[in-house]
Amino acid sequence: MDNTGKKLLTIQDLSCVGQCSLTVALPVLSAYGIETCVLPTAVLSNHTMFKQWSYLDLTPEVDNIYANWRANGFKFDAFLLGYLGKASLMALSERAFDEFSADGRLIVIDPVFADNGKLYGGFDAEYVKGMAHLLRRSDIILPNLTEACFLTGIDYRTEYDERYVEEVLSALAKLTGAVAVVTGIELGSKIGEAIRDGDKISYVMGEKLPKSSHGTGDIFAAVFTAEYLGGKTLEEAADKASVFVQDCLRATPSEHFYGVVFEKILKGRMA
Ligand code: PXL
Repeated sequence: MDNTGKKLLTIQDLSCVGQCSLTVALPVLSAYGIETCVLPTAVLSNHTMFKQWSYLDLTPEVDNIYANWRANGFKFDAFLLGYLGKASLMALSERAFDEFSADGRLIVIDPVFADNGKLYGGFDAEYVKGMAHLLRRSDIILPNLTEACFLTGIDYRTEYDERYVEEVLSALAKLTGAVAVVTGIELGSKIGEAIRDGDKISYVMGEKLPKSSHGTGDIFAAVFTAEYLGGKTLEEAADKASVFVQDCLRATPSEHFYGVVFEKILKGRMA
């Protein structure tokens, strides 16, 4: 199957500098031949891992955008949601699903609000509750382990076994009914994804690199979605996305602290 002719709407922020969210999703999805439309949730000078940033919330503009999309009759075959930033964007995302879905559309949501056991700056329990509600609308969710724990109320642990992971997966299944692809699962010397699709549980594990970086979750989500839309299985899509992220991490010099050089890897894949 190929992606030509598929129209996807990605809803996430535009961080002008920082190799994350829209500046990653747009080039990656386009390189896969997917017509990628965007709903920027906010415009930031740069992402929030730098020492300071500006933030323009675009919520007030969304009604106007939707009115014009409605008049033009736009429909999307797929939705990919990332960093929304404000709870108001959750209800607006639901409206996009209701009004602009083509038949058989796919909804993929990466909840993007926490990592390493902690909420990102600016998020609170109310936001997590709203996200848990929004995830009920999705076909596939892509939380990392920290987000999965916040969403389900299970204690976040750094040392665990498959039993713990599967407890998290079944709690997510009860919460959303969606396929869950939980990222950042560390078992022994490996790191990867735990996937629950109905009653089937599978693991896609790869090499654990001695570094991590900002924006890799957004790259994972874009590659995973493109591969899955192109006809790969959940496991194949997760594997392609993990390998892509690992290649990005390996290619990134240590002084490049705020993201990964995904452009280099994308260029290599397209050659
Ligand atoms: O990569 C996730 C992300 C996206 N957008 C913004 C962020 C973050 C993570 O912190 O700050 C603005």
